[in-house]
Amino acid sequence: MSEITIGILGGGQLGSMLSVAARKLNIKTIIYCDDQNAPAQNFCDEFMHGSYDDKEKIYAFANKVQIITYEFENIPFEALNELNKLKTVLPRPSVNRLIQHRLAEKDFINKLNIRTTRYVHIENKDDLLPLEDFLPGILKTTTMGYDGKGQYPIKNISAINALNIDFNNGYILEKLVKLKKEISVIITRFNNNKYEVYEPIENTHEDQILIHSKIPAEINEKLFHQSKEWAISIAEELKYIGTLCVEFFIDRNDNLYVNEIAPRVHNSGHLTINAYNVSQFENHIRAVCSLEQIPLKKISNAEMINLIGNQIIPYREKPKLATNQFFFDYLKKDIKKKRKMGHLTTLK
Ligand code: AIR
Repeated sequence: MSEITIGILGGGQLGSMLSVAARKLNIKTIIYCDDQNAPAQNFCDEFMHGSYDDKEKIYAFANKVQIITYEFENIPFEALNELNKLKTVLPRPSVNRLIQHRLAEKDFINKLNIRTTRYVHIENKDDLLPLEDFLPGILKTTTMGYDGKGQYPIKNISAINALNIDFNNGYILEKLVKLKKEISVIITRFNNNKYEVYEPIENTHEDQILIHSKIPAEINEKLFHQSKEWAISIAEELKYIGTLCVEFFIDRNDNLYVNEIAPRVHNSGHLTINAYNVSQFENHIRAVCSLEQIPLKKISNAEMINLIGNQIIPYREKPKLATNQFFFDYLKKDIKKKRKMGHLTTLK
């Protein structure tokens, strides 16, 4: 084992895959999570269960590690900030705070002259009434949403009256684009102008949950380059360290829009484990631990399907898979509707 122990906040599948990547690099992992059933405890070297505002426990965690990262952007900013006083937290907490807030995030992207969907800040139901021009749209909480949680599609003005939500949270209304397809670009930034960027990945969603990703994305060359350039500009402007994902929409006229930024490794990048010489997870660990940067090489085209809810069951019975197929069980105890339980990558 090397001397490095990395602390990871959050214990879902992303924490598991970060732990597996760290082990390959001889780096020890300690996961801290507020869920005592966190599946990543099956993959890390040490697991600590506690709430993110339990100062005593969280300091004990910090004392055991050299560097801290996180696998879930919804870790409270206060916890990241407190920890950053003791040990370096990467990506920096301020980056996470910016990206966690949909309004601040979109303002930031637009300032870089990068296109996003049209959006407006909403504080109460009445704010929505004059906004017919933004419909059909989607109302999203400004903070704390993922996998479609905290998102409400609004087709027309009459749908507004039927909304039964708590406006104390703060929302933005985004106008829907006439969507042709969705892609994502994953980039790992090491330092000024030092980064590794993966080729754009084409993604399909159902009920706002990712179900399928593939490389190569079927997009034209202009979109291929523009999406990578925008991801690089965003990572550079943030002075980001680690792996980041930019999610894009492409409309029917082949215009590109940034949908959102995920300040972490990303579900669409699971196929990088098998399709590249260095996965998004290994690259994240390399970047935050200041290890060597290795030029990316694609090994194969690939596709990944998410196994959601009950879809995991037949795979848990260990069917014989082809040699180009790779199954990952996140080992989540409770199978729930719409919950990501595992994935299957097929090299093409
Ligand atoms: N995650 C983080 N942001 C989006 C997603 N999908 C991953 C993280 C987190 C886990 O999903 O790894 O810990 C939470 O999954 P669940 O099924 O417990 O809600």
